[in-house]
Amino acid sequence: MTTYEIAKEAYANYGVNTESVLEELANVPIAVHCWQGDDVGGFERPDSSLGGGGIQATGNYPGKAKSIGQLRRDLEKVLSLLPGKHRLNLHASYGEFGSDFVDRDQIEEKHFQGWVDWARKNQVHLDFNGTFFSHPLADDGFTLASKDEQVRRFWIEHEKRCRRIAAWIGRQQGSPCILDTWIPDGAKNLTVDKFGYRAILKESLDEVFAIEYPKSEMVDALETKLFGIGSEAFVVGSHEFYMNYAIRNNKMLCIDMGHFHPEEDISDKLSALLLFDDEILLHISRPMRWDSDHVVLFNDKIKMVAEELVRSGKLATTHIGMDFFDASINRIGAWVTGVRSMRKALLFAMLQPLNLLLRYEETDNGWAKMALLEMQNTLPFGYIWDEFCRRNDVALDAELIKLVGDYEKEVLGERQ
Ligand code: RNT
Ligand code: ZN
Repeated sequence: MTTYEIAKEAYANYGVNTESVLEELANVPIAVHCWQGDDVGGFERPDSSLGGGGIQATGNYPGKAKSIGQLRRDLEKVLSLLPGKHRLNLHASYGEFGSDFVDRDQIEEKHFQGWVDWARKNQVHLDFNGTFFSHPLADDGFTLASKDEQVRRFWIEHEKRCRRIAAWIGRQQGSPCILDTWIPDGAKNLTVDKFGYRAILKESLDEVFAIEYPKSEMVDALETKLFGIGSEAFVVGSHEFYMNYAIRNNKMLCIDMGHFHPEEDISDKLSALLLFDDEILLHISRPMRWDSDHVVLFNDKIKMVAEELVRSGKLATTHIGMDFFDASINRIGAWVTGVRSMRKALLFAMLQPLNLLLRYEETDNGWAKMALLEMQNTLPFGYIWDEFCRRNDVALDAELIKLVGDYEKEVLGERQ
């Protein structure tokens, strides 16, 4: 008997069919974010680096991608180590702008043609993000909610262009491109006119969304947040703001796991949101004490999110995107571990004996439910995961350290 056969039988005892789970899991797309490879720098100028705007990558581990060519090479390596289907989540600041500086209100479809071609070659679909940070016109902390009309117009133009580019991408790839909008707008210190700023943001969004695109081409997502570095006292695009905006305007919410109080249970929000929203975008992250964007690990929080998606039957209408960036360790390894952890969590959730658990719950057998949930933790899950990797022609966990290490020596080493 192989290890997989042993595990298959163990799960079958609880009515779980591992064969159909393995098949289903391979088809759940996870969007890999481009920004783990270069610490959210982007390639707008030869010396692009993150600054201002409430997000921060810390660490200085050697090997960071310094060009789009290097980033693509790294991504290809990462994709080769990830089992299952993936998308690539691109930020507007990662366009190919040539030797001229192209400001955010000037970006066009042609700057992303190379990515569309690359995506086709690598059999991934693209998602897109406006870049509202790391820019002089974001330095005072406000973009779409700015009281400075010139600043506001600049960012409205950026967002309009991002939507047009997303629709263009979606048309070419035959799969809707999800455009996530996260703006850093907010203030470090006590803010008096919160109502005013939020009214401005609403007005900006209304103007931007007045232009409609077919859902088959692009879908808008709005990313909520509680606080950020430099926006401790006030965030314009709060959870309540976007929740209301989204439901009234038929937009999708983006729930980032790092954008809540660390004690909040993100998984608990899903059933409440998904009852009223058809679709949702998730940014899978690991906030350690704050919105720190640590590499995602196969931990309880991630399992609970995945479990909720499976239990609610809403996995198919949920878009899963990764959002973490750690510059203190091998970036390829960080990517691989983070994305694989999410896939593991989905597998773990799909393997839960849902029918049995439900029966216990509905017959008021609370202890049996608890005991079964507890037992799940010690079933031979690792053997099923290994089998999933094998069937998808991807390295097992045990081989990763060597493979990532070799790439570090051969490719990343040259970059110093
Ligand atoms: C920032 C948001 C946002 C970014 C990316 C790079 O707090 O989480 O999603 O991480 O746009
Ligand atoms: Zn995010």
